[in-house]
Amino acid sequence: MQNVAISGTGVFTPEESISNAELVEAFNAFARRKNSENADAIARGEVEPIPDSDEGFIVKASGIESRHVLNKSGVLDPERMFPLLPERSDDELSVMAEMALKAASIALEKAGRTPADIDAVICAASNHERAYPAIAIEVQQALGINGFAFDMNVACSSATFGIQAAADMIRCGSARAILMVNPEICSAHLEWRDRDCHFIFGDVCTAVVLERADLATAPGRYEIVSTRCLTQFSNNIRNNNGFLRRTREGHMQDRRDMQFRQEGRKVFKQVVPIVAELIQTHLADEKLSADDLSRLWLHQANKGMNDLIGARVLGRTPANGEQPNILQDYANTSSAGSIIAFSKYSDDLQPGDYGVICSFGAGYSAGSVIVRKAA
Ligand code: CO8
Repeated sequence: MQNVAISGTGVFTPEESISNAELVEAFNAFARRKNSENADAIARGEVEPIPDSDEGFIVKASGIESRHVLNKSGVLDPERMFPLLPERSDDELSVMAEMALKAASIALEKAGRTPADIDAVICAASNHERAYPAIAIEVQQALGINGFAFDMNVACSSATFGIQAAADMIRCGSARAILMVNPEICSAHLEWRDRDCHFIFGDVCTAVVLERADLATAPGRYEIVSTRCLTQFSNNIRNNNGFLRRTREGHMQDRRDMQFRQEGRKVFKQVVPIVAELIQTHLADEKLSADDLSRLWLHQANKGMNDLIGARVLGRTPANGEQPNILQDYANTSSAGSIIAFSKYSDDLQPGDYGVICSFGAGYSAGSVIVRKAA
């Protein structure tokens, strides 16, 4: 069995971003317009008026201050409230592949690798812009990578599950090196007109190069000690969009359940203990304790959730920088969140230092990756 290293990571951050103030102004303009359209029905008590959104609430409930998006004007247009991403022909590069190539070039450079060194591509994301051919195969072709490629989806846990899939293949010898990409266009499956969740998500793409540890040479690389994944079915985060929708009555209607929806409070309460226990048992099985950890790179959904998980795992309030958050600038970017945190806050650890990359989300699903900085 081969040992596996993470030898490079990359983050593609869309240029455009939306502050909470801009978001709330657009939402409130939409709400006022909708309420005035429905004024008679509201007066008769048949329709509930849409209340205003609030910047203070957003920061307090989530820790999010801003989010990057592929298209800002469509999201902020009160008449539209949805990103404007023009359809591309079959001969053009897909949007997800385009994002993936940008993140991949950074990760490959950091790893000191070229496409010729890579044997497989995994595109792990919470939604894919088409069913097939796989986005990963498009990325493979664009980069000129030999071997094979496939897409996978475990919602917010896609990246850690992708790391486990890649690491297992490298361990067993089916690939020397694998490029895993996580293009997340959350803005296109978020309902920006829903006050309860319009502030939660942003767009980004991350990339990770994994390879046989004995072949890895990149300075600052990490060795994977082990990975652990778990799933437990829950309807509390759900998106009913799928190809069967066209077979059902009313498929032409604007159905809210065809986008992201969640019972946010339940998710918060139920997922925190699942994740804390996953990390604790994973550490114990590796004969490690929380004191051995120098850093936690957690999924970036909610600051309060991360504070609680960190406190449970470490048995104390995490010190400054011990559990870095990026969600204030990126919001929840689904599977990419923990990889952004890892990519931005892993250079300063010393050889031999341990850390955990951990994601969690819809499914429910949770993934834990214990890493050690290489000498
Ligand atoms: N402005 C002002 N007030 C608001 C707003 C708003 N925008 N939204 C809600 N309120 C009000 C509510 O109406 C409510 O009022 P009242 O008490 O009078 O009824 C009050 O604020 C409290 O509302 P909530 O109970 O909803 O608020 P919470 O404090 O629970 O915070 C959160 C809501 C932030 C959603 C929180 O519950 C949370 O973060 N939960 C965890 C969520 C999570 O981790 N989800 C993971 C999902 S991500 C995933 O798995 C990937 C899915 C695939 C990607 C999808 C891409 C789109």
